[in-house]
Amino acid sequence: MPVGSPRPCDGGACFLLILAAACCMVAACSGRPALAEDVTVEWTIRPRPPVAGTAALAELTLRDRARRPVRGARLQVEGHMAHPGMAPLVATAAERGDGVYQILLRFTMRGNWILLVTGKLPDGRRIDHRIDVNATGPAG
Ligand SMILES: [Cu+2]
Repeated sequence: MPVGSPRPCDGGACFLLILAAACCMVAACSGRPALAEDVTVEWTIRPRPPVAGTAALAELTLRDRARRPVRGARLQVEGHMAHPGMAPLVATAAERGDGVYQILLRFTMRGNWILLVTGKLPDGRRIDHRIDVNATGPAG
């Protein structure tokens, strides 16, 4: 091949592409359990809005496509703020029956929080849900 001719794919780049494609396929097909896409997550929080520094109780209700309660899920919540330098909130949900799960949260700062709800259903499928919540409270 003459020097300087266009090379559609150089060896290293090709290898990386193949590697990336393989990783994607593993993630989609066999690496991770399937997402429970038919399960909806509804939530409430008390007080609403929650107050930073004070306990708040979040309640998640899981239902399947037929609106039946989804029982036996193991759920965790991780709370993050958009700006760096803050420790995330981590909490585990307690099942209260009929597809209702409660989580006690104590927001450490007022402002916008992203709650990432993750977990597993008894059938092995994943729950992955994001909740945006705004905490009020004193400035500072
Ligand atoms: Cu913050």
